[in-house]
Amino acid sequence: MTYAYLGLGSNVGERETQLDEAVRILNNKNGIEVTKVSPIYETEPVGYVDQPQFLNQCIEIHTLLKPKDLLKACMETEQQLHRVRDVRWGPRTLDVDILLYGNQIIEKEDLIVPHPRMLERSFVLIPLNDIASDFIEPHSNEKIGNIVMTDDSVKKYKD
Ligand code: PH2
Ligand code: MG
Ligand code: MG
Repeated sequence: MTYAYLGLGSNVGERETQLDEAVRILNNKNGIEVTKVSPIYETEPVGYVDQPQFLNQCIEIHTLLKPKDLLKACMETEQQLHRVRDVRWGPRTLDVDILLYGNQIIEKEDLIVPHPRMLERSFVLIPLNDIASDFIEPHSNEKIGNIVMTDDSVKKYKD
């Protein structure tokens, strides 16, 4: 049994409904129990900026799944919400990223954990800090609470 943290994002369609639906689908999977959900934030797009604003949220899960099976569960959830992959970092109905898997460092071709860009991304760290401020990020060996930044482009949308 491992604690893991997932980052959810949506900027196409019924964004809030899709995040809620993602939490429900993940919680219904064998070997996944959702144990905490962060508030939802409305955030400016990062990377590819010419796209609608995102809603972002982080969740804590307790899981029996190995990292690869958890990745599969995340991708199935994206598919169920009709995600179409075209532009990298482009608009999506649902993105589910594995941020942290216990204190493990995983560097496989198709799965890198901790998420390689999470430490630069306030739309990840701000909601993650709401539910995991004491969790230690294994590369920096710092608590999330010590690496989170403030950012006015990440606005509380729903508690
Ligand atoms: N996801 C991306 C690229 N840019 N920007 C925001 N604000 N939120 C996201 O979830 C996001 C992004 C790629 O996954
Ligand atoms: Mg992502
Ligand atoms: Mg993703």
